[in-house]
Amino acid sequence: MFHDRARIHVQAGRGGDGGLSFRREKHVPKGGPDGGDGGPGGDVVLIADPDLRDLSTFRPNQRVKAGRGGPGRGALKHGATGESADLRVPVGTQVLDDGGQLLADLAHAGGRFVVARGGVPGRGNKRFATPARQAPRFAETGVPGDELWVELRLKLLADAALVGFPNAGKSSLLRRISNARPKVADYPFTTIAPVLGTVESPDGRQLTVADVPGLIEGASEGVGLGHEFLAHLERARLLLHVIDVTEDTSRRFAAINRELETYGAGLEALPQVVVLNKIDLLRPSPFTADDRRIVGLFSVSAVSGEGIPQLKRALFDVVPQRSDSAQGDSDLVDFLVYRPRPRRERAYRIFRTDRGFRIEGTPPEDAELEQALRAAGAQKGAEVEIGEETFEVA
Ligand SMILES: Nc1nc2c(ncn2[C@@H]2O[C@H](COP(=O)(O)OP(=O)(O)OP(=O)(O)O)[C@@H](O)[C@H]2O)c(=O)[nH]1
Ligand SMILES: [Mg+2]
Repeated sequence: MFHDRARIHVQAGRGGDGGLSFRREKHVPKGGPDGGDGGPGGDVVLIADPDLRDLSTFRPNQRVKAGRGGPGRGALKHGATGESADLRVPVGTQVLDDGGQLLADLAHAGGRFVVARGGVPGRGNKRFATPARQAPRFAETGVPGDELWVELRLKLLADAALVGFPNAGKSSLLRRISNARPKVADYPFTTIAPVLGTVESPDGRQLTVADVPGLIEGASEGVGLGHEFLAHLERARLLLHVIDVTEDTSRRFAAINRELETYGAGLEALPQVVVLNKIDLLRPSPFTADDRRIVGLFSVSAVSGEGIPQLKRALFDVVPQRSDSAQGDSDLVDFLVYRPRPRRERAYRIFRTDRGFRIEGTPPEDAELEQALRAAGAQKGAEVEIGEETFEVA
């Protein structure tokens, strides 16, 4: 099975609580404040790994948590940073939030995206010492980390993609021109999951070519494997349209193009190289199609190898250059973040005192405040001060 989607819940670590501590010295009953700050909560990070093929390492609705920041302690010891949760995803993985908004596109090997940021740590009581308040008997608690559901969607990144009816010889062709070894057989739908191959030119240039399951008429209505895999063509810059010469070539060419048009998403506009395959079986009758998308026409045999070197050479000339160089050297862009999420800023902070808890700033409505207090470690009956008022946690 090829998994190109996964929905996961990510939860970054809570920031560690600030320390509430006073220096102990031999002859001094109560020294100055020396509680250190808590450590930041761990992040949940997605990393694009070129060795991964798909998203099958994720269980459905998997929950991923990063570590909590350590608490600050006496003698000004700061808490440890929470352990991050590093999740490896295949290159080409897009990250969407629950509303379907694209958050990031991990389009390059090694690209990293912090999908859930660890919570801000609490400050220790040392930080609250002032000339007027030399012994602050409170410390700040840490803030929870980001928490959200995200959808991971793999869209293969290929320079060119093969399209055509089942059995046209797409996989045979990919075996001929690239290092990939997809299965080839004399029945339709041999290829049931996308395969990527690398084509090399004699002068060392490389192109990646994707082989996706064959399309048939009615794919838009779900016939065959339907359109399920066409999303993987969305990021190709050219289509290699393979047609079996022993079939009615013009009719087949038109049928595939109708499916691309029905699917849309730009596939209908991609330039195409038409590859008439299996010329060892039948010399092709002239192929004419008045179609502005056609940028090349080749007659080949994936079995005998005839016409293959010419096709391979031409590919390097006709595949359009990547146009995203507007961002400078695109190889340096590790990932594209479409909508940087603002850090969840709280309008209030929770302090731990030696009697219980104190809220400063604008507290949220009751239910949310109660939840936040519990997360900060408040138990039933704990005393909470807000301004001049005091209440107990129910
Ligand atoms: N004679 C001849 N047979 C070919 C040629 N290319 C492919 N074939 C045969 O056609 C059949 C289908 O080839 P595949 O490469 O599996 O075709 P495909 O387009 O990948 O098919 P699906 O994965 O099912 O969509 C196999 O039996 C191949 O050996 C060719 O150039 N000449
Ligand atoms: Mg195949």
